Formats: sequence, structure tokens, C-alpha cells
Amino acid sequence: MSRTVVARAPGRVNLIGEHLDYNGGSCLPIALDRTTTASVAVGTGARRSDRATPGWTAYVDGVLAALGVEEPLDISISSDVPVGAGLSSSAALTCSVALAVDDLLGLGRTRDELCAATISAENDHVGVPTGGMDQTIALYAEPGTALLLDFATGTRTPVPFAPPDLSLLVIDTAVRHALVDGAYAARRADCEAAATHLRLTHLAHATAEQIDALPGGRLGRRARHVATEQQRVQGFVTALQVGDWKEAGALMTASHASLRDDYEVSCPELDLAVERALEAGALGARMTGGGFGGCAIALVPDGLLDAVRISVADGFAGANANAPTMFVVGASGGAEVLVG
Ligand code: GAF
Repeated sequence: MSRTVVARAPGRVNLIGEHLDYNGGSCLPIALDRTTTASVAVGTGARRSDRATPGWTAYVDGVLAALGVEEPLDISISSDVPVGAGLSSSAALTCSVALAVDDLLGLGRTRDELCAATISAENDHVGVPTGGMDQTIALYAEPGTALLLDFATGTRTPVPFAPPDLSLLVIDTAVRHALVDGAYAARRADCEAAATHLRLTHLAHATAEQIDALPGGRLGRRARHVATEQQRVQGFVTALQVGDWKEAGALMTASHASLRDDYEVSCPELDLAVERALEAGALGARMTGGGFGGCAIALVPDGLLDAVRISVADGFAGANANAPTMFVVGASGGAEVLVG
């Protein structure tokens, strides 16, 4: 009987540092306890063509192509990471498949190599020019810590994340996004144009003077988000280190305003979720992930969790929006082989 390898990889929320990974900046994601599980065995049929595979199967084909795997495989997938919710269901899928296939076929790839393969699957096969945040946290997360990822240096620094008497509430707006629709690529192109104009390798390293010197309009706004978000990440990490949760919350809320006004990747439902969470006493709230729908996160004193949930739900009902789903998350571990 052929061997079946089972591996799982988590979704994530990014605490702060949005749209910085492809700008040489820093971000601070945590892994969720919501995961995708891939069961992989050597198969009997011919491998499906790697062209024109629709939807999520393209991500699987992309991983196999990036790993240079030609032989037929039987792969089954199960997941409780909501799809299209900005919680990185695609990286949970690619990383679980990559890890399982590597183990099954004895490829002996390092985590760095698997990370590169999963990024290539998304960039080169599916055709979405995402950065590497989602795959990196899925493969390297440790329980109880966020990972400070610096995309200029490639370093990963664990930052303990266990806020006392506070919860991190995920608010899924039920507005589904698709990064493949071109808006994400358009933001990335704007950033590349701004960096070229400023003769910078990493737009996240632009100074306030350089941003002011950009011609006004869209490129200036995009660059201002990137440069100010980089400052906020640094402030947020310091706030976590000294236990200043009020400051951490304020930086989350400022991040949301920047994503809404300068980067223009929010949507009315995300803005409503943030507004209603703050009104009910959240220390801070922001959209998380690529945007254009998906989830917001709110840092909420435990005693106010019910009030925040009710405030958000009432706000959505009052706006005739679909009911949001809300759940509390903590920092979980990264991808692992369950059955080898
Ligand atoms: C998506 C992308 F996949 C990430 O690489 C990152 O750019 C994120 O949007 C925004 O911070 O999740």
C-alpha cells in the first residue's frame, strides 16, 4: 500500500505593516489556528495539464511545477481557513501541499526553498504578484509570537504576542476579494513607479522629504502610505515590547486610515467594522491583508468583547450589509507534517 503524507499550514492575520513586503519594508503577522490540510500519495493517473487549471487547483499545480514534480499524485485538501477573506487561504494551501509533497517524495528541500517555491507558484503560475509575507509566516510561525519580517534584509525576528486581558478579534465582513482581479497588481505598479522616481531600491525606506518631493496625486499617496506604515511597524513593535497597548491600538487605527485614504484598498464594510469596533471601546482596529474586502482585526479589552461584537453586528444590520462573522484569535504555530 502506498504511503500517504499529511501536512498542514495555517492562515494568518497581519497585525501591522500592510503592503510593505513587496516594498522592502517590514510586517508583523501571526499564524492562526485555522489551517489547511493536504493529504498526498503517489497517484496512478496522468497528471493534469498545468495550463488552464481554474481556481484554487492552479495553486496546487503551481507548487508542483515550482518543485519540478512530474509524477502523478493523489492530493486531497481540507481547510477551515475562510477563502477570499484576506486570511491567506492561498498560502495555507500552497505551503501544506509543498510540505507534504517534499516529505512524500523525499525531495529534501529546506523551508527557505519551500517558501521560494510557494511564492513562485503564486507569482509565476497563478499570476498574482504578491510579496512573501503569507508564505513566510505559514512556514515559520511559532506559537505565542508574531514574526517581524524585514523584506529588505530577509530577517525574521520573533516578537512575543500575548496581550494581557486583551483579545484580538477578527471581523470577517463577508465581502469576498480576489487579488487576481488586478487592483493588487496596480498598487504594486504604483509603488514601483514611485521607487523608480525616487531612485530607491526599497520604497519603504523613503524619507518624509522624499515623499514630499514626489509630484502630488496618486503616486504620492501610495508612497506616503508605504513610508508611514514602515514607521508605524517600528512604533508598534516598541509598544509591544514595553506593553503600551493603547499606543499599539492607536497605530493600528492609523494604519487603517492610511490604507483607506492613501493606499485606497479598504471598502465601506471594512471601514464600518473598524468604526463600530472603536466606538464600542476597541483600543485599535484595522483591515488586515490585501484589502478590497475580507477581514478587519480589533484589539479589544476582554470585558468589552461582547459590546464590540454587538456594535459591529448592529452597524452591519443598520447598513443592510451581510452579517459579519467574528472570532477571537491568538498566535499559533507554523506548517508541520502530521503524518509522515
Ligand atoms: C496579500 C499578499 F499576498 C501579501 O504578500 C501582502 O502584500 C498583503 O496582501 C498585503 O500586506 O496578502
